[in-house]
Amino acid sequence: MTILIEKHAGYRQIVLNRPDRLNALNAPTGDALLAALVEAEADRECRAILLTGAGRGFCAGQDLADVAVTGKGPPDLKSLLDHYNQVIRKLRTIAMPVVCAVNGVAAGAGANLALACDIVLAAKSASFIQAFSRIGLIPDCGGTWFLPRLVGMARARGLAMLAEPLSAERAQEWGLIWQAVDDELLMAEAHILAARLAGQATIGIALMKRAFDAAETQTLDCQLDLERDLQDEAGHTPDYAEGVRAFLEKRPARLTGKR
Ligand code: T3D
Repeated sequence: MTILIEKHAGYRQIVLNRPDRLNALNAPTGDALLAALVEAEADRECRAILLTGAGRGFCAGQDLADVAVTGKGPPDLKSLLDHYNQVIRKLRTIAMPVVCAVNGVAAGAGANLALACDIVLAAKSASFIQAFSRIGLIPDCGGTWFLPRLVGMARARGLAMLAEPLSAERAQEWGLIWQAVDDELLMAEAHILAARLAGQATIGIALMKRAFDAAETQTLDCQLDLERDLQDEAGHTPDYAEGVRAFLEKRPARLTGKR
């Protein structure tokens, strides 16, 4: 099984599971990951996702043994990336928060897979490597989009062109990720975060994701209109009514994520 799925109360943990290859991606792994996300989205009880890797790495990007040029000619990178792009799009649009626990090295497409998630925690021993330039490629899986937005163009270009490992602590300092965590605490912290997010206003968080992604290309004027419309939608959820009621009654809100 290239992907393992564990169901927890309110959320699912999805584990990339090719540890002998540092969870490098191939087409079946990409397909299984996409299927796991689609299945989680269809589960009404699932209100958050936790993505991580098995073994000592998070994900070493494309499985290079799989695309090695053979006598049959060059690999079809277009159709390969069509597979992975579906995963990236799904991570961005899935109507629930996605936590990524980067348990070890995240290289190439593996680094950008992590950056597509909503909140990224990383073990202090982990590193992020835009390894593409080492093999003559450009950052894909959204790398050229995520990097300048997260760390600015100067650092994005340096990371992409030099392909040097960026430590988890430096990644936090640069704003690439949410938090670097002591290795032995990573998974406990990630589960706490996923469970906490699963107890929040799921629809509100999904609408927030839409607003943030739209903000990347919109003018303030358009964004104000979008916020008005999405806020109206959020304001019609039972969680909004419960949140306000709980505040006035000075008690914790019981948010259900229901429509
Ligand atoms: O087709 C396309 O290429 C299009 C899509 C491109 C998207 C991309 O992701 S391009 C970038 C691909 N990834 C890389 O270039 C990273 C390659 N890996 C590395 O540079 C290093 O493995 C790491 C820096 C990530 C980790 O180094 P280290 O020293 O901790 O581990 P290692 O010994 O290199 O790797 C451990 C094993 O995993 C090893 O196998 P072995 O010798 O024990 O049998 C190694 O071959 C395997 N492995 C690591 N990365 C990959 C891989 N096997 C296949 N593909 C990999 N990407």
